[in-house]
Amino acid sequence: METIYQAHINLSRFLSADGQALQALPSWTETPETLVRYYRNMVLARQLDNKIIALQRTGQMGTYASLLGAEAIEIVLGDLMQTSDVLVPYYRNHALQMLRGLSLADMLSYWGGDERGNAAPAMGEDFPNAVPIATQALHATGVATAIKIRGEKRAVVTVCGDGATSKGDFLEALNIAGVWQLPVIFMVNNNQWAISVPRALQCAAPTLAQKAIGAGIRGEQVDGNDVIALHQSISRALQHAREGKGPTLIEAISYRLSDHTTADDATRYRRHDELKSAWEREPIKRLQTFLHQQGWWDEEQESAWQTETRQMIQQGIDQYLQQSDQPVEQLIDFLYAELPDALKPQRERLIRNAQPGGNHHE
Ligand SMILES: Cc1ncc(C[n+]2csc(CCOP(=O)(O)OP(=O)(O)O)c2C)c(N)n1
Ligand SMILES: [Mg+2]
Repeated sequence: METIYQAHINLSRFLSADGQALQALPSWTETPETLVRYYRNMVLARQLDNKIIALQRTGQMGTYASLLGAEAIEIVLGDLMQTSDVLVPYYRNHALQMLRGLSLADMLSYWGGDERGNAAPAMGEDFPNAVPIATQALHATGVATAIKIRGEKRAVVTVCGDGATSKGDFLEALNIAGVWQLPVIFMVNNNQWAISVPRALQCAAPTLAQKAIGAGIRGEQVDGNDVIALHQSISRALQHAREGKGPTLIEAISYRLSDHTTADDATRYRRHDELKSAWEREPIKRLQTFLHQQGWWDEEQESAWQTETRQMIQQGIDQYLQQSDQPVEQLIDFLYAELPDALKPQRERLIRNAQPGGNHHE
């Protein structure tokens, strides 16, 4: 018998959980600019997340999917992607979407149940949030195919969770990306849970990155709490895509520090000690420790930035709360260029019922 194929998967990590360098660091980390920007944006993302949950708990926001624990993945992707690249996101990418130009008010508006926030002009050619699991992976390969046919130097980035990698859509997308060598990056936010299903029950393979091997594409694991490791992997993958060197699957190891959404209660299925140990590996504290040691960030800067972000967030919230409601008939109008006859009476009824004193039991 002969071995005709052997493969391995690398895990990339530069900073330990307590912010110590584990190996020689890349030269871009010798000056503070990029790392401090990553830190500031992660703090902003976390504050925003807290605030949105508070809005939801006080009835001013719809069901919301927290990004707690995924800040590093979001921020580094958002920083390294160029405007001309295309983002095909899922429902846990709002910090990333904001770095790509989506306003805070529009983002809040989407989570408040107003679809106009998911079709904001500032999103350019980026896609709206995918809520159906893994469908976005195929959309991303479609966009990447168009880019390849046109011979453009652009990358497509799509993000999904660990659970999504079990879906046929995801595997089909990987496969065609390999066959056609598409300029696409599959970023898997492996946060260890798909609602109440733990990673161990999701897939028998020891890594999700190795799904790339079956598709003949590059695949790797990266510590999703380590901005330096993420920066290295993502910039390499983006460069590959833009230069026509094909797709990459990146499995970023993170942890969902929140409930699945505000409609979930993870204490019913998740052990407290697991959550506690995940907090010891989280991305913000790790970078903060490193920045302190370098003398690039101190208490004074921290409190000034906390105040500034609070003000920025409050401004966005005020704008969101002042926005007029979406006319109810848009539920229907948004979907049809020409309204089918059967829906016309329903549309009229919707408008009537939405008026003050409308008959809501009609
Ligand atoms: C096609 C489809 N099936 C089921 C659901 C319900 N659902 C919403 S989120 C989710 C879990 C997804 O987990 P994962 O892919 O790990 O992403 P995470 O939410 O953890 O970031 C499921 C099953 C859905 N939205 N779409
Ligand atoms: Mg998950």
